[in-house]
Amino acid sequence: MSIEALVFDVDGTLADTEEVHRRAFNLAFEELGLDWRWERAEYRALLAVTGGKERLRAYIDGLASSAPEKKRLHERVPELHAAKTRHYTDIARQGGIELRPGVARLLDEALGAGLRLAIASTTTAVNIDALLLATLGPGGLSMFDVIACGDQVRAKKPAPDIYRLALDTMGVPPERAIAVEDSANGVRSAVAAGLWTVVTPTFWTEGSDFSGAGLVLPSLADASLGVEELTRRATAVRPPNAVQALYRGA
Ligand code: XBP
Ligand code: MG
Repeated sequence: MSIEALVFDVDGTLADTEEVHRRAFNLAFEELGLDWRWERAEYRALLAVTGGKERLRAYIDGLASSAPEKKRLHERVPELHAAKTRHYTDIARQGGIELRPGVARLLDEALGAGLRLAIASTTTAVNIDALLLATLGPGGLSMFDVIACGDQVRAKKPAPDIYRLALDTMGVPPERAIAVEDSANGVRSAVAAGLWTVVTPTFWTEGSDFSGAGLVLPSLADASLGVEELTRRATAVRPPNAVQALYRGA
């Protein structure tokens, strides 16, 4: 059983983006006249909720405001998130975000070894496009056979839907793919979809419960843990029938 594809999460995995997301949220709050400000500690806790719109709704629900005020704020979420996305993509396009160590090397190595690349992310397509173009150049998007992201699935991570969408679109079974993630929600999503998963935590996710992950690394910088070694580890520990049973909910 060989590995045919690497499926990458985006935020925290390809690049350590959450500080920029946090800044973009605060710029949107200021632009739209809200006296909210998410400091690092609060944002780290809010990251338990995947999806920027869902995160805003969870924050509003936790406010001490009246029901009518909360309803009014919920109605502003689309406008708020659009403003936040505009600030985020502006920063990304201006080169404000770099790929994490070892990411570009692993992407090139995988393509050179004939593997396919895909993305399975909770963020929006416009954020991913801005990040990939700014960090990988004009050919960045075409490196990936599939970019599964954002609202393409109803149930976001930790649900397996986004990984299943990426695999189904590629026609690759989970036992022939490796996921690369940064967060507990991401690991739960990838593992539930049947993928052997590598985790590279950041400040925003370190110390989380990565149960089910195949390997936890500080980053992808260690070239000795390249495509060949990751493939060897993935195929050494997953008897095909066990993975298939997991994937098909048996
Ligand atoms: C991480 C997320 C996203 C980002 C914010 O996505 O949960 O919501 O925090 O981006 P990933 P949006 O699956 O790539 O780790 O505001 O566009 O949701
Ligand atoms: Mg992530």
